[in-house]
Amino acid sequence: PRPVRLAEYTPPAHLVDTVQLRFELGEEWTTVSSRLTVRANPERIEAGPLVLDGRELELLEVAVDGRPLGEGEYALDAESLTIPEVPERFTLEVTTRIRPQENTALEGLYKSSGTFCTQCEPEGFRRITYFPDRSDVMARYTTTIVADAQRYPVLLSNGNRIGAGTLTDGRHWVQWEDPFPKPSYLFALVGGDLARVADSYTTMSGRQVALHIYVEHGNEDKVDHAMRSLKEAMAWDEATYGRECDLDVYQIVAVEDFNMGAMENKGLNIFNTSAILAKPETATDADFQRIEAIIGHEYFHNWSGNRVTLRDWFQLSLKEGFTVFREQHFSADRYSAPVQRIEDVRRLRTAQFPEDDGPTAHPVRPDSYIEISNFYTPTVYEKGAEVVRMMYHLLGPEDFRRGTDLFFASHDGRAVTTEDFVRALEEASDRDLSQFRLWYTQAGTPRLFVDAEHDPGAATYTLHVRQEVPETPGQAHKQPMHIPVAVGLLDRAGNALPLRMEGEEPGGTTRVLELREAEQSFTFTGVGEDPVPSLLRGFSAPVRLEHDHRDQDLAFLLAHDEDLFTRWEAGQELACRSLFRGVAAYQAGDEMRLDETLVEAFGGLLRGDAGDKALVAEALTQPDEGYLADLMDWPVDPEAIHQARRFTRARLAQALGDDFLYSYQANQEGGEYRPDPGAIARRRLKNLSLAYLVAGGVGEGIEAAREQVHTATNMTDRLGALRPMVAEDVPGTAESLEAFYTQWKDEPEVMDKWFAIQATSPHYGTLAGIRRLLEHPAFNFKNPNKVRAVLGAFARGNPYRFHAPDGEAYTFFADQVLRLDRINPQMAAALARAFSRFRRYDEARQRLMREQLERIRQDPQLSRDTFEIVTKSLG
Ligand code: B3K
Ligand code: ZN
Repeated sequence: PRPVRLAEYTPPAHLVDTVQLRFELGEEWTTVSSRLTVRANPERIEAGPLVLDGRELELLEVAVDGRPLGEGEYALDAESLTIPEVPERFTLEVTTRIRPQENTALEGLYKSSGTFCTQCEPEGFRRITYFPDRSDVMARYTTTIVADAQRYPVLLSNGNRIGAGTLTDGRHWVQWEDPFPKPSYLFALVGGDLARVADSYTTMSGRQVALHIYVEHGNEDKVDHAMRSLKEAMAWDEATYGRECDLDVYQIVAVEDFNMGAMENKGLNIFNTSAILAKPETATDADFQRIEAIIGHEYFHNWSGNRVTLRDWFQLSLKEGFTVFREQHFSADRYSAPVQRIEDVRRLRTAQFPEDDGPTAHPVRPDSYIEISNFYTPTVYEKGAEVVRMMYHLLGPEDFRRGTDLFFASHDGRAVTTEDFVRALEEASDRDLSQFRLWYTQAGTPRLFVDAEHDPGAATYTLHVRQEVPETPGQAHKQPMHIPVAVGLLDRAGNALPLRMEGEEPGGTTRVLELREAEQSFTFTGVGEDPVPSLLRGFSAPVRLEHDHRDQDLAFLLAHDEDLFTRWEAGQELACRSLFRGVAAYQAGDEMRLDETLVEAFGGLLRGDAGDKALVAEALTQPDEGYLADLMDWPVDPEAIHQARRFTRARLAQALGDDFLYSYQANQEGGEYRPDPGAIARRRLKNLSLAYLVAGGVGEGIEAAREQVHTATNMTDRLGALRPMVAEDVPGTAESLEAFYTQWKDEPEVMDKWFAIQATSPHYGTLAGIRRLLEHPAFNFKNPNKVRAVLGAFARGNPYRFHAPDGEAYTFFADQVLRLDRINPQMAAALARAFSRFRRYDEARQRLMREQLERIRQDPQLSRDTFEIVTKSLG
């Protein structure tokens, strides 16, 4: 397949003003009739032939201005329909037939447990009908849906319901009209037998918006949280961005089979059930928070994505990076800002940093792709959000808001680029972001090297900072970036020093240094004693920072820094250092030892009245095996990492047993479950303490876990006990797993958790264990949530077993990728990424992984999705 390139972008030859669609949903096939008003694009000198996209469609009829075309008047191939001769303006009618029942790729129109639904982003609409399926063609849609009235009483599409009626053959119809022009990727349709939960919201200007959430019958008691979150998100976007909901009715539908979390179709969001259904008995605190974030994310897209949309798919981060930033900010406002930041950074580091450092690295604004579905990546989403966050801080909240107001006002109803966004921010702020734009075009995570120099005589303190942007595929030479580095200085008593730079007025206690050159020095004056620097406060830029802090400095920052993110960061680094000492000892066959500094620091956190329990829990959380693998010098040793981490966890638990027991008991609470920040933090600390106790083999802890798994009244506590039991396989685990299954087997979202905790356990997630899980009656290869819960969790969350030295897991996994590729190419491509950084491993593992990549590549029917990942990985 030939790559699509940004440099080859040309405006569409033809524009579509209106689209009338008629769907006849049937048990064997669905007939789609469309009527488009088309005109030549005045921006193009010559429009030429009309070329429409289409895939896996059966064409029944095509007519121009009411005249059906004969065989010779158009040309068809596997991906398009071309009509060589068309007038300036005309009406095009196309009738196609599709088979949603057989659509397991879950793109276009498909069926999920009896419900018809759609997923059109990025290129699913072309699997419904022939159309210029690109985001810069925006049209007004009217949609009529006809279906059996008994089986499909609910028929939905974008916009407002403008008509309905019954037919004599037992079918009924509903007509929808969307007043807003939109690209085809935002089209949606649903047909099924669903329950509706209704509420409403009054906007800041006093308009009433009806809010409708549709779920399968029986799930009505699991939508309260989603509904509340939606109203919170609507109010937040009004208060923070001045954005009001423009719809009369906002609809959300939950479906079981969905390739990702949710989709922001105009006025008709479609959600994965896992991103919406929650009640205390079945969902964890993390689920409650994730649901609120995703509800917010899709709602925020109504402006950042829908009202202002993308010119082409290279601009994807214009909507995704910006919307993730908006979502993170919303969550930070709802819960705790420092904890939110920690979680965002953890995600960036575990998912995006490895991508940026591997064979599929690409800029936030990519410049070529083979399959665009492969670019819904942590780089486009999470790094894209970091880029927006840096601009937010460089401009300050007021100028940033002026900039987004300008952006929305000047591009409303249009399809634009990341450049348009940056320009609006520049115009509103008088800032020059020309060098900053490199964040969109240069891939690779910059490395910062910081050296400090104290001159007691002159009372100055100088930070020498050097930056390096690593080489990435297709980008050998990099230019220095514009990097905001927030720093502070602490005196030896732990107080924040007021900062003053040479030639400047004294400022506050945090200073943002703007690095623009390959090497630069920054001097602070009036610094009498040698301070401890607090670097990259709040993680002010997505970089890898190297400095020469001693362990004591890290412990000091962990205890004293006023920036809570940096405190956490210092604790993590201390933990990582200790773990890598363990790795070295394990590899050398020496005895592993636990660092006293770490014991003291962690003990201090547990005992100290640090106030913020959520932060204490974050600080006591061990860096995961994948993150440690990313930090390790070549070759990554998954076994040594696993053993060192296990050893440290157990020994910390033993050394601090009383403190963990105390914390476990002190954070118990009765009363009704509530997903509010205080209660979430207490449960988190309680269950973290429990997990340590189980890991340390502390008798009281194991007893407590066995008890809690049965007596818990909410899923957070139930899993909080079961997860460490399964991780350590303490006596009684198998029985508890069985009892859990019996209790929850009818709740698919709960079963996903049951699968995932086994798939990530070193005891249950062995190759034999994974095979058993795939054969389990509750497993279903066609359901993406199940595939993620077993295969995704295994590859990502169980590197010790996945990378077992005999390579058998690799062969098995490649078999699954090939099997899945026939069913769902997007999911298969996502799994295939598990092999993409094979060069990070020793030669024996490299060879074994490469063999599997080559075997996959040789498959003659391989999808474009998986082909792209595999060929790029092989490089
Ligand atoms: N925009 C969708 C993602 C669509 C991905 C299609 N493969 C979800 C979101 O980011 O809100
Ligand atoms: Zn999004």
